[in-house]
Amino acid sequence: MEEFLKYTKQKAVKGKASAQDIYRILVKECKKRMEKTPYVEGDKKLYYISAEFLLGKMLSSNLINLGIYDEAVAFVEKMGYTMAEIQDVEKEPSLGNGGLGRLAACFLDSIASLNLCGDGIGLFYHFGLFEQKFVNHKQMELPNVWIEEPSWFTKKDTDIQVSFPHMTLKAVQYDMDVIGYHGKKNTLHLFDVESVDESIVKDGISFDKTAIDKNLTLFLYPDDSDDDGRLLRIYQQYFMVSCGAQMILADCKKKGYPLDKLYEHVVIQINDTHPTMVILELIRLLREEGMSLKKACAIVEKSCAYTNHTILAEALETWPMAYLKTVVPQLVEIIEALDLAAAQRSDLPSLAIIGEDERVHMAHIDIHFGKSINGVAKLHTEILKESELHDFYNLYPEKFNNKTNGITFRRWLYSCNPQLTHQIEKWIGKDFYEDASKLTELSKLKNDEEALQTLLDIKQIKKQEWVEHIYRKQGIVINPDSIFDTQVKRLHEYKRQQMNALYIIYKYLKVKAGEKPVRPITFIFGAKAAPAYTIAKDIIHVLLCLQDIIANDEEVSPYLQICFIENYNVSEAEKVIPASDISEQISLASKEASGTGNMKFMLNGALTLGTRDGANVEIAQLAGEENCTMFGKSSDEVIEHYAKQDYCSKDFYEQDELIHTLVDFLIGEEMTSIGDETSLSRFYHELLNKDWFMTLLDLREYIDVKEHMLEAYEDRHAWSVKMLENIAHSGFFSSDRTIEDYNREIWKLS
Ligand code: CR6
Repeated sequence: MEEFLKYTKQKAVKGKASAQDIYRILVKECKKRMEKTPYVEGDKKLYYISAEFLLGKMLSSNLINLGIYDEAVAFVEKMGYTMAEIQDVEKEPSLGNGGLGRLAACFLDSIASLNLCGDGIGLFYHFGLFEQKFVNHKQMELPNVWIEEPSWFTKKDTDIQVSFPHMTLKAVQYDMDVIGYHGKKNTLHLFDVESVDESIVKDGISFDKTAIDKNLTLFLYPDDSDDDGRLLRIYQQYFMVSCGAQMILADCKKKGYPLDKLYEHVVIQINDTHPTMVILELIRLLREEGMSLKKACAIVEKSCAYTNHTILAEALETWPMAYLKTVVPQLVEIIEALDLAAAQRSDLPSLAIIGEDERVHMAHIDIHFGKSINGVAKLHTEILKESELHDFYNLYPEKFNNKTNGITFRRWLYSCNPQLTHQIEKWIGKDFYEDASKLTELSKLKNDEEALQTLLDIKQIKKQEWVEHIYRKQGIVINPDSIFDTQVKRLHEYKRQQMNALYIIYKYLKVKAGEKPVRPITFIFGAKAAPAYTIAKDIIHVLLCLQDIIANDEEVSPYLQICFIENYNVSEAEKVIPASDISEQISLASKEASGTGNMKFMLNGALTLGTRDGANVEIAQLAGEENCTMFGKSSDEVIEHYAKQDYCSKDFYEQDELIHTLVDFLIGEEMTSIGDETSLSRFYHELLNKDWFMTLLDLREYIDVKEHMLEAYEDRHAWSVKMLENIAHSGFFSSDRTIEDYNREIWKLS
C-alpha cells in the first residue's frame, strides 16, 4: 500500500504519528478506495427501511471488505500501535437499541457482499442511544455524541421536503457507502432535518419535545411516556418514510421505470412497525401521480414486505387515530380506506386496522397490505402462526414465512477474533471466508489433541486481552483464569438478568457457608435500561450493589466477582464475546423472538446456557444437545401459564425455602446498607407480587444446570470438544445465509 509507506517515511522523519493521525490516514485510504468501487447494479432494488442501524465502528469492517486489513495492520504496527488502539479513536455511532438495529447493520453488510442491489433508509440521529454511566450503583444517561470528522457519511444534495400541518421540513441526506466483501457497494441513506438544533438539549438528555423542527432527528427513541413524546415519535416515523418513499419513486422515475410496475423494480423490507407508514405514504404519492386508490394499493401491496421482531404486546405499535390526525392528516383518508378494504377481506375485529378503541394497529397494515410477513427464528414464526397472529395466518397463509436471523462473520469473527480466524484458516483453508457452511470441516479435529489445546489457548489470549481492556476502561482487576460467565444484552425483565442475579446470591451464600468453587467465576454483565423503564433500572441497581458487596468481602472475592461493563455497545461486545466461556441466554421461553448475541457467542466458542427460546432452539439442534446446556419450561408450557393465568410467584417463594432465602436477600442487611431501599424493595415486591416474566418458575432448574456446567468446565478436554462443535456448526447463522433466504423467497433480486 503505497500511501501507507509514503506516510511511514514522512512521519519517521517528523517524529511519532499519533493514533489519531493513523486513524485519519486509514479512513482516507478507505474512502479513496470506496469512491472508486462501483455500485451494485440491478433491474430490481431492495430498500431496507429501519428506524435503527446499529453500525458500530466501521474502520475494521471496511478494511476487511476492501481486502486491505492485513496490510493496514502491518502499517499500524510499523507505526508502533496495535489495531485495537487505532480502532479506539473512532467514535461508535449508536444509532440503534439492540438486536433489531444490529441485525439491520449485519444485513447491509451481507446484501452488499452477496452482490445484491439494496440500500438502507433511516434517520440521522444527532445523538444515538444514550451513553450509560454508573453513579451510586445506578444508571445515569448522557447524550451520546458520535458525529465527528473524518466521517464515513457524506452530505448529499437533495430537494426532498416533508410537509406537516403547520410546517414543511427540508431534509438533509447523509449517505454512507456500504462495501461488500471483496465486492461492489450499496448505500445507507440517513435523513436529517435542516432546522435541527442540538443546543435545545439541556441537563443530559432532556429537551423541548414540542419544538419538532428543532428536535425531530436529535434522539433515537425519545422518551414516549407522555403525549408530546408519542407525537414526536410519529413525526419521526413519518419524516423517515416520506423521505424514503420520495427517494424511491424519484429513483424509479430517473431510471424510466413505469410506476404501475413498481413491484418489478422495487422491494421494500419494513423492519418492525416503525416504518409501516411507508405503505400509506407510497399510496399517497402514487395517487398524486394520478393513480386510483385501488391500483395504488395493489401496487404497494406487491412491493412491501414486513418483518416482525417480537410478540411482546408493549412493542406492537398502535397509534391513536387522534394523534395521526394531528401529525399526518394527509394519511387519514388512506387509513380509513384501508380499514374498509381490510374489513372486506375479513370481518374479524382482531384483524381490523382501526380498532374499537380508535387506535391504528400498525402491524395490521403491514400484514394486510404487504406481500410477506416473516418471523426471525423458527420458534418465533411458529408462535406467530399458531397464536399471536393466528387469525391473520388463516386469512393469508401464503404470506407467512420464517427467516432465522444471522450475523455477519466479517465483524463477529474475522474482525473481533483474528487469532481464531487465522487458526481456522490454517486448519481448513480459506473457503469459509466466502462460505460459512465450510466451518463444519472443523469437526474433523475433535480427536486432535493439539488442535483442541490451541482452541483453549486462543480463548485464554482473548480473556487476557479483555482483562487488560476492562482494567484500562473501568479500573477493575479480573482474574483471567476464572470462568467468564457472560450475559450481555439490553436490560429487560423477559431476558431475566434478575434470575442470574439470584443465582449469584445463591453462590455468594454458599461461599459464605464454606462451599468454595473449584475455580473462581467472573459474572460479566453489560446492559442498558430504557430511561423510563423503572424495574429494569432496579435490576441494574441490584447487580451493581451485588458487585460491590462481593468485591468488598474478603471471604468471597477470591472466588466470585461481578463485572458490569459500563456503556455496553457494539465495540464492547466485540471485545467481551470472544473472551467468554459461557453464553447466558435465559429469556422466558416464547419471549425472545430470536436473539443474535447467542449466535456471536457460539461462533466464538462459548457454550450456551439457555432456555428453549428463539434461535437457542436452532443453536442446540445444530451444535448438538450434548454441546449446549438447555433448561427451563418450554414455550408451550409458558404460553399455557399465560392463558390460564395460573403462575403465581408467591407460591414459589412460600413453598421453596431456598428461593425464599434468595429473594429475601434483596432487601436484607447487606443490600440495604449500600443500596437504595426504595429501589430494592420495589423490585422485591415486583418479584413477589407480579413477576410477569416468571423468574421463579425456572430458577431451581437454572441453579442446578449452572452448577453442572461450572463443574463440567474442569474437564478441559471435553469442554474444548464442545467449543469446537459449536464453532463448526455456527455457519448456518451467517447473515449471508439469512439474506440468501430473504432474496430467494421475498425480494427476488437478480
Ligand atoms: N429486541 C428481538 O427481541 C431479535 C431482534 C432482531 C428484537 C430479538 O430477539 O433477535 O429483534 N425485537 O430480530 C425488537 O427489537 C422488537 C430485539 O432486538
